[in-house]
Amino acid sequence: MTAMRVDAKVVMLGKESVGKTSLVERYVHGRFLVGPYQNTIGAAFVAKALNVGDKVVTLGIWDTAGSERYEAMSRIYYRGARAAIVCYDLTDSSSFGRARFWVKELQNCEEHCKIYLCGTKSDLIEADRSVRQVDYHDVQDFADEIGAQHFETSSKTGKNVDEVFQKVAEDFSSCALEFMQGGSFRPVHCRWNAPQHCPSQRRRSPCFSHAFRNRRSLRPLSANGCWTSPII
Ligand SMILES: Nc1nc2c(ncn2[C@@H]2O[C@H](COP(=O)(O)OP(=O)(O)O)[C@@H](O)[C@H]2O)c(=O)[nH]1
Ligand SMILES: [Mg+2]
Repeated sequence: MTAMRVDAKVVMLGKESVGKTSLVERYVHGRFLVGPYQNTIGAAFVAKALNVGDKVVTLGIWDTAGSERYEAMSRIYYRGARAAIVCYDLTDSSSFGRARFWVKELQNCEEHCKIYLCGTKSDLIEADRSVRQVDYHDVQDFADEIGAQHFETSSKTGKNVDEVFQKVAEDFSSCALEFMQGGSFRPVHCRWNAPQHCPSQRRRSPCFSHAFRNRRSLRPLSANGCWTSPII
């Protein structure tokens, strides 16, 4: 087995049984197993390379266990992540409450991690609209508020699954590209649309995107939230 160099760490978060493992299985192996997977214990890791333009980006995906029993462990796995796919089950409103919990965690502890909200099991909604418990527009409003991307997926049919990971890789890649072009500048993620939303404005730890926003040495690079700051 050859080791893969991972470019971006991605973490799957969300309540138990929302379909995190199924999403990863569908994306990485193109399959869907009916019936519950053996509960993920701690976390499972898988790497997958994908093309973004003429570049190859390798995502290292950590599939965490969603149960509260493993909550402290999940924290270990999102540390340093560039992206978090926060999953909720479209047919289970409580799972969206849990997704909000993870968003708050990330906002407080991992401010440079981009968030992707993922409503799972959309095939069930398509089969019977009455089973939907989480409104699309409510989630979209929340996504806008926190500066996140929002998808509805089905691991059963494959709908939107590739799109989520492709978007993660594209966002990562566009920051990496700015880094290459920026010479002694390095890219820094901040997914907050407005500085007043950025938690680091209220804390001493610097989020370069906003803390240094008004400095001459910093220039905004793109609309997707990537900025540069001098290497320190
Ligand atoms: N119909 C349907 N069932 C799904 C989907 N994704 C997951 N499931 C089912 O939901 C259950 C929990 O899935 P799993 O991936 O183990 O959830 P996890 O605990 O979040 O990793 C399993 O029975 C899956 O077959 C989906 O997209 N559609
Ligand atoms: Mg699992």
